[in-house]
Amino acid sequence: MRRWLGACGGLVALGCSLHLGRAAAPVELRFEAEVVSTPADGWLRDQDRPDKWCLWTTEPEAAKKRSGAQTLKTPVVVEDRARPEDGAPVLRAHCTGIPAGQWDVELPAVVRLLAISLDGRTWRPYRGGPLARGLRIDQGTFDLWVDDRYAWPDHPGPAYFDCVILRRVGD
Ligand SMILES: [Ca+2]
Repeated sequence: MRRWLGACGGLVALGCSLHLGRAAAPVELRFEAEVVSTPADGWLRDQDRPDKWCLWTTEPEAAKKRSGAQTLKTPVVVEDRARPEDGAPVLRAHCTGIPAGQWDVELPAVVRLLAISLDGRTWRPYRGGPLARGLRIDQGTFDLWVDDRYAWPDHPGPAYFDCVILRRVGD
C-alpha cells in the first residue's frame, strides 16, 4: 500500500492551460527514492555506515528540504570506488504507472555526486539537472540504478537520493 501511495500520490498536475487547443496540462510525477528502490536492506534508518545508505529522517527542517521529509544519503566517499559493489549497495529505482509519452527526468538536491545508470552497467557521475530529456516511455515504467561511487574531494560529504521527478514534455 505504501508503495502504491508513494507512486500515485506523486501525480501532480502543475496547472492547467486555459488556451483552447493546447495539449494536456503539464504533469509532474514524483517517486520517493525509499519507496521505489530496492534492495530495502541497502539502507539503515538514521544510521551512517560505510557500506549502507542512510534513510535520513531526523534532519532539521527536513519537511522544507526533502521530498516526504526524508531522503536517502550515501556514505562519505573519500575516493572514487573501483566497483559498484564497493561501499553502499547499488539501488534500483523502479518507477511504475507512467503514462505513455515523453518525459524529462531529474533528481533534485543531490548536492555532491551520485553514480547513475540507465541500464545497470554503464555509470556516470550526476550532480543534478536533467538526467534525461524527452525520454520516450511507452511501457509505463522507468528504471534507474543509483550508487555511491564518486568522491567530492573539495568538500567531502554525502550525496542525496531524495526522489525521481519526471516532467511530461510531449505525447
Ligand atoms: Ca556502491
